[in-house]
Amino acid sequence: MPDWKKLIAGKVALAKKGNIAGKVNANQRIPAGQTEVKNFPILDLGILPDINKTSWKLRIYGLVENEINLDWDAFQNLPQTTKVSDFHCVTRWTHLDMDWLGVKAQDLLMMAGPLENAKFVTLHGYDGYTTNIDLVALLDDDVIIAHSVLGYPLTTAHGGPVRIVVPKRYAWKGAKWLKAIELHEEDRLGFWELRGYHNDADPFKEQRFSDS
Ligand SMILES: Nc1nc2c(c(=O)[nH]1)N[C@H]1C(S)=C(S)[C@@H](COP(=O)(O)O)O[C@H]1N2
Ligand SMILES: [Mo]
Repeated sequence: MPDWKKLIAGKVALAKKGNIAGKVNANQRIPAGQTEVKNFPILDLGILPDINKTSWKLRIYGLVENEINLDWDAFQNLPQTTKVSDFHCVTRWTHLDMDWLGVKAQDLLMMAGPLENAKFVTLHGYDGYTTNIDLVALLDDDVIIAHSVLGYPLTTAHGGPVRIVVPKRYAWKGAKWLKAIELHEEDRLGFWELRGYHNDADPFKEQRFSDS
């Protein structure tokens, strides 16, 4: 078991620290308070769920016309898209030009058919992680349920076999090891949102914490 208290306190402290001294982000693609990195750091709760392609399933449920349960083959048979986007972590690193390959969230949500009263979504990870987002944001054209990036299948550490990426939000709004997408009427705070992270999480507005 990870030391939850320590893990959470450490991450909050890191994110609250000021911008790295002396670095000016002239590039408009890098939001205020962020620094570009060329590597791809790993950030999670420290639980690596043991899921492989044969046991993996993705469920879309809640306020939908058709509940969807996809296995690996069904997922691979859906139209595949590459979406290039920038990845902004609230702990102040940004990785530009991530070429996520997978299925557009739009396509899957349209297959499920959100009911009229569906307004909010919970993204569930196989590690028990959750994060919340409004349905409209999830329907953006750049939101992708990805199985590969930078030319390779996602490693387990980075959320493989499948994670969701929401480029217009800080990276915590994208669940690694994506297990389910749940649609509901009212907003329900996710793991970090319950612990003080901002509900909207727009990197260009620096929406890091709900008290900021
Ligand atoms: N299932 C799950 N998804 C998660 C997390 C997690 O702990 N569990 N951490 C989030 C956070 S805080 C960040 S910054 C990104 C990090 O993704 P990376 O480890 O691939 O860089 O994943 C997000 N998705
Ligand atoms: Mo994060």
